[in-house]
Amino acid sequence: MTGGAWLDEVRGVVDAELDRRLPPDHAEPTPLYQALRYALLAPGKRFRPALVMAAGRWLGLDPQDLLPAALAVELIHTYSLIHDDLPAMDNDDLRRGRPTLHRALSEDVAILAGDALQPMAFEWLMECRAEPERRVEALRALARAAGPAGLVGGQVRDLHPPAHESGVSADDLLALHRDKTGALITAAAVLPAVLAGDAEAVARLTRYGQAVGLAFQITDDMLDVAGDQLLMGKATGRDARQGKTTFVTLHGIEGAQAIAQQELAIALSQVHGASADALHALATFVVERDH
Ligand code: GRG
Repeated sequence: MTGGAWLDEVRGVVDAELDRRLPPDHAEPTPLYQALRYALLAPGKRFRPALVMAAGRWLGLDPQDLLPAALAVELIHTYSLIHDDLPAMDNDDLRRGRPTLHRALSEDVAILAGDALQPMAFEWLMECRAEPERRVEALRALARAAGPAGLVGGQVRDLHPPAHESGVSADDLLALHRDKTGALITAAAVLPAVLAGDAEAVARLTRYGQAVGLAFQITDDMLDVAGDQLLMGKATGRDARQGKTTFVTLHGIEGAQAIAQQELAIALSQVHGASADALHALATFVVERDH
């Protein structure tokens, strides 16, 4: 199996379920539901839901029981993209090949749609079939990944880098991406093991997710330099224009590529057996992707 094939399979299920669950465009209040459908049904890779389902496959769990967790992670991710694109943050015009939400609708609605996605994620996550205490643990894991020690903290590190005279260091950059990109990717990989109450799998999937998250970000930095804007569905070359420190500015393209390969090897070494095929394929996709 290739990572692309697994992503296609999960995307079909996730998109259909999102479409089924979301109220129609004409539901009241209409700007909110138009915004939620616009943002959530846009053509994203669904990489994080694919990780949830791949980890579930490794553990032999029923995909139907995990689908709410896969959707919950995508809701948090989508909110973070909407808010990141706002004028107060990255001020972007293009996302997933379409105008960003605040450009297509309005800034207030984009902020509120992002706000709405967060409680929706936790509400949907609670629909996973698992022991109540495990569902609470899963909720805690997703909240931690989305909060100050994860996504939000990472975004603040990015927008307000530490003011060393020597600039952003390699350690600063690792901490930033561990939180901004890595925490949610790690949560996606780990949630099925949390729901199953399998401590050894939690440890292995944590290490797997951290390595995949780092490799994902390094590839993102390389694609910002060398990627195709059409394939990416968003502006490229922004890091250089903004004078940002990235894995490419610190290590060069070849150095960044070598670190991504090391992380891939770490990820692959964490999970074994025939049912780890989708986890292996996704980790490999991350370092080979062109979008
Ligand atoms: C607003 C709290 C808050 C956080 C924003 C998402 C984000 C954090 C910033 C966007 C900029 C960026 C490069 C983030 C790193 C993570 C990343 C590469 C996100 C894009 O994820 P993909 O490639 O996107 O999975 P699709 O559209 O395919 O879902």
